[in-house]
Amino acid sequence: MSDSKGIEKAYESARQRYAELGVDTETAMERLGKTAISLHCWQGDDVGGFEGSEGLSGGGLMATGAYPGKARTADELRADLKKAMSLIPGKHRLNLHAMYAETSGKVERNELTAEHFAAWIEWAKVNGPGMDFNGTFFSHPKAESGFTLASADEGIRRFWVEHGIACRKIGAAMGKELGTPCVTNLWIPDGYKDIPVDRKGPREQLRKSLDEIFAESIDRRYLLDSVESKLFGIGSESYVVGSHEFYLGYAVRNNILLCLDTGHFHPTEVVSDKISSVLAFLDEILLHVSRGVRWDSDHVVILSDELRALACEIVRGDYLQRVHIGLDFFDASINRVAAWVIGTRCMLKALLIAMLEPTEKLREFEYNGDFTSRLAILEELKTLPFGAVWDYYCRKKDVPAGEDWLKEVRDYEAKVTNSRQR
Ligand code: RNT
Ligand code: ZN
Repeated sequence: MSDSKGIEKAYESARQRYAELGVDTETAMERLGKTAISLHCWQGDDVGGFEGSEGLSGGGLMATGAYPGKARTADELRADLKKAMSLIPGKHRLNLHAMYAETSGKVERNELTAEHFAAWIEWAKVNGPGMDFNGTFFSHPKAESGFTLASADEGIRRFWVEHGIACRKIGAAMGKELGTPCVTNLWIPDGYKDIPVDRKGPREQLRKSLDEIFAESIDRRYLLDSVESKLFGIGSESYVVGSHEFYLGYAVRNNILLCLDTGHFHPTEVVSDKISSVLAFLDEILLHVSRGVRWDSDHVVILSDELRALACEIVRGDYLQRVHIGLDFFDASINRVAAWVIGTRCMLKALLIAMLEPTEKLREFEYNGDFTSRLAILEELKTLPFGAVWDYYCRKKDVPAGEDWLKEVRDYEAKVTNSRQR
C-alpha cells in the first residue's frame, strides 16, 4: 500500500472527480462514520458457543472447514473480535448469541439472565457503541426433534417460550446498560424435511408462542424485538414454519422488527428490492447480511452487485436510522479474524459507494423519463475512484488502508491463534 502522501494525493484527485458530479466526499465519509455495523460473535468459533457441548448441531446450520486457531473461550473470542475491530474503520456493535453465556456450571437456557453476560457487557462498554442479542433455539437436546416454539409437545414448547422471554430481559438489560437499544432477534429452525400434511397447526403454535414471548411490553429505548424468516434449511427443505409471509404478517401486526437475512430467500430473489416494500409498513428492520452460494451457505460477505444494491437502497431511501445492519456468516475454512475484517469492510465499502452517488441527479433523470442518462451515469459511477476515498477514510480512522490489514492478521495468527490447540 502506498504511503500517506500517495493516499492523500489519490484522495485529492478523487475528491475533485466526485465534486464534478456534485458529490461531496467529506459529507459521505462523515455519514459513513456514523453508521454502525453489528458484528456477529459467531464467526469467531463456527457458531460453537460456550455451553461445553460439541458445538453447532441441528437447526440446518453448517460451518464447513477446519482452519486452525478458533477461539475456545470467551476471552479468546473477545481478543479476536477486538483484533478484527481494530482493522475496521469506525465504531461497531457486538452481536451476541445466547449460547455465548459465561456461566460457572450448567445454567439452562430458560434460566439465563443478564448476569451471565456481564463480561460481554463490560467489554462492549469499552469497545463499541452497543450490543445486539439472539436467542439460541438450536444446538440443544430440546431442539433435536426439529421443533422448538412450534412444537406440539407442551413441555418443549414451554421451555423455548421461557428462553425467548429470558432473552428479551437480557436484551433489555444490555440496552439499558449501554444506552442504546439492543436489537434482540429470534430465529427458530422448525420445519419438515418432507412434505407435511399439516402446515397450519405448527404456524398456529408458533403464533401462540410468540404472543407469549412478546406479551410483556418493554421500553423501545432498551429493546427492539425482531423475528427472522427463512425459506428452507438443511432438513427443512419442504416446510419452514417461520416463513417470510408468516413473520412479515406478525411483525406488521405487532409493530416489531422483521429480520431479512440475505441468504434466506430463493436465489433469484433479492433483499435489496424488499427493503422499500417492508418499510412501507414497518418502522424498522434488521438485516442479516450474508452470502449464500447455491444455498444458505453463509459465505463471507463480498463486494458483490447485490451488496452494493442493498447499500444503495438503504442510503437512497434515507433509511439509515430505520435499518439495523447486522452480519451473519461463518466460514471455518479461512482465518476467522480475516473473515470478519473482509465481510465488515465490504459492507462499509458498499455503503461508502452508495454515499458517493449523485442520487438527486439520477432521480431527476428518472422522473424526467431520461433513462438513457440514468443508465449512462450509473455505469460511469462504477469506475469512479471510490477506492481512493476508502483508503483515505481508513487512514483517517487510524486503521490500515488497502491490503495492509492482512499483515496484521498474519502477525496475530503467528503470535496468538496458531498456538491454540483444540
Ligand atoms: C439461520 C439464521 C440465524 C443464524 C444465526 C447463527 O439460518 O440465519 O440468524 O445464522 O443466528
Ligand atoms: Zn440470519
